[in-house]
Amino acid sequence: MPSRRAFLTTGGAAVAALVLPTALGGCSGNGLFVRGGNNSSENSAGTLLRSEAPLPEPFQVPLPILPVLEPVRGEDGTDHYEIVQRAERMEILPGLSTEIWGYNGLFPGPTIVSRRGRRTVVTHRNELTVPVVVHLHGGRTAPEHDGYPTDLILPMGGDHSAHQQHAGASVVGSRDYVYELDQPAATLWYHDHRMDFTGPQVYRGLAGFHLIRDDEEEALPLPRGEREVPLMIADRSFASDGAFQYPSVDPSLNGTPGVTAEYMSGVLGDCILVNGAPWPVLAVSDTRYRFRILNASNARRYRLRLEGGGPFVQIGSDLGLLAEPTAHEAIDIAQAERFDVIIDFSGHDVGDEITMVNDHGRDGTDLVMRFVVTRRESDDSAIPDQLVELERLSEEDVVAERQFVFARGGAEAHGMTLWTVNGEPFSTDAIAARPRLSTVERWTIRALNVEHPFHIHLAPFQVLNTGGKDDAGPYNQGWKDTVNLDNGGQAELLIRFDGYRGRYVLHCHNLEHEDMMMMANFEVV
Ligand SMILES: [Cu+2]
Repeated sequence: MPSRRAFLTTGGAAVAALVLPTALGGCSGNGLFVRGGNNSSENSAGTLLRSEAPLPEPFQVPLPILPVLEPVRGEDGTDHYEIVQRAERMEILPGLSTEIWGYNGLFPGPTIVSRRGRRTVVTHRNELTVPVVVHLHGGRTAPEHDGYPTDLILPMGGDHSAHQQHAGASVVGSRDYVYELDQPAATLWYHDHRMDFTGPQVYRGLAGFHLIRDDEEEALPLPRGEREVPLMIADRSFASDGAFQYPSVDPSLNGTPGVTAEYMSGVLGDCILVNGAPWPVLAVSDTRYRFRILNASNARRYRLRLEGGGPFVQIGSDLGLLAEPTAHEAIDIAQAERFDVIIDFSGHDVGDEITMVNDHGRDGTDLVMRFVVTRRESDDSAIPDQLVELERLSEEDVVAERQFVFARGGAEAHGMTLWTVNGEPFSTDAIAARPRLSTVERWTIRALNVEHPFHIHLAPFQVLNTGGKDDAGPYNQGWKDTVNLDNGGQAELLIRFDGYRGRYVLHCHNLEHEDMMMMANFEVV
């Protein structure tokens, strides 16, 4: 009996051979592997969806500074927050109105700032027309609060019979998510994780930052205050009336899931938003700034570089500060990855412009945002040579090894071959791994057919090596929860299963792949 999804047409998914790269014949034939449009891959799995609306000239609008959410109350070591998920209208393109789905009606959502050692409780109320699920990406969270894809918050007052196929722990209207956050200072983010519909729901705006602070970080002389700026980069496409354009099979998001066949590899927009604004500008002083860069795009990967400035000095990875700062001329960032960086504008004169570009893009997607030095200020910040003590996992600690292949094949629906993990489409019932609590395992992840960023909930990892090389490469230092895999790529990870027993998911963070079954359960036992 199928345990999930109207999407699968048969009880036993039709078994297809794993589609190997050699079988693709260079993107020909069925149209499912058109990448980037006009044969331009832009180094990302996906198809470019061109906007119908005219896009603005870059660097015309100020970078939105994201509001920090105030707790409604704080008591007994717990801070309580309330968020209402609702539709709202925003002027993203000049003169046009875009309906977004936002946390408190905002895109991006408000930033939550938590303190290590204090519990954070967030009450989410769903005033949208569809079920939602909230996942705190990077959080060391108990399984019942992790946002398992079928643990839905159903909309109030709707007919929920269509959603009863999912036997998750669903509630109507609202629920609390409890985050203990016993983990180091880091840049986390929260976003929708609804079964089958994560791609369109994040695309409509359900994403926000959640920062964790601790004493160790606070003791460092890093830039702070208005010189500490989260940057959420996301590509979007716009219809002629300004609406977000996304190729859902059923745009109500209450029926058949998935995207039309042409976009099965991923949806790439042609307008680059930072904090919800197209190619914005930030006025800066001639000082150091700390930017927490998140790639919140569904399918797009970026190679960020600073034209007229640089380098990026990386101080943190997905899950916290590095042992020591590392300078990069460019940063490769896959979906869901975070890079915590310092950019030093002190060598610049007033009037200088520094442009963040994307070397993987073209025709507009090669631009991201601009910094303009508008004033001189004093600066007492510094980048210490040593940041934090970083525990390094050792291969001697490994108690088990596993291999996961992320590829296309193993199941079909509507005549399309789905994305799978080890040849299996996602099922709520199947457990792909049962690691023991407080142990370390070595996992080898392989990506076939196209690029796949691997993400695992709960369990932080360190990258041993990628691409058959001896080391992790320049972008995989420190603790991570997501790793960028090229087409044909491979990574060896040391993963620690710490914190909680229970069932969690691992998946590809190309959201179209995730929605089309590229996800698996693991259970910490
Ligand atoms: Cu993928």
